[in-house]
Amino acid sequence: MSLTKKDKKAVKTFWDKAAGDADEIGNDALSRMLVVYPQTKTYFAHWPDLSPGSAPVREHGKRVMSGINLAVANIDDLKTGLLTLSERHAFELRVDPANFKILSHNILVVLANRYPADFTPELHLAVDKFLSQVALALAEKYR
Ligand code: HNI
Repeated sequence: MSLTKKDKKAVKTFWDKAAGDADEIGNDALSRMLVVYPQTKTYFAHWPDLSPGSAPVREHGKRVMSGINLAVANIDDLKTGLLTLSERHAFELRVDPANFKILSHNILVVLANRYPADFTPELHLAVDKFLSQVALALAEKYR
């Protein structure tokens, strides 16, 4: 489902507020993904510690959120904005794109828990749509 003008505005306004907590959000979302969907651990088997809040999880959480930042900045054309990241995941990292939906879901859960007052049904829908589009854009280079 594509993002309406209203959705985009809601995501951007919310992100202005949440971006300052990006490191924590990234850590929480990634920690959660690794615990709840342990099959995702295979991609990070080279890390010394995959437990929630470990140094590599925190470090990578920051990187993932920098990707979300990039996505918000390119919300009008996610496929172009995330092209390089899509290529990297497809050709170098070889991440099964099904996992993008899993991480997106975990980011949504973390945000909804962290900002219950902001997460009206309207914002929830807008962020859900946005993250789905991010997952799609990341999968773009897999075809
Ligand atoms: Ni992902 C590296 C962003 C989903 C596995 N990932 C990155 C980097 C960014 C990034 C940014 C660093 C790029 C670089 O090194 O050039 N990843 C994102 C975003 C999402 C996502 C925005 C989805 C919301 N990545 C996933 C998923 C997996 C994943 C779902 C696997 C389950 N990513 C990786 C791996 C690396 C990576 C593996 C390299 C990490 C490393 O240790 O070098």
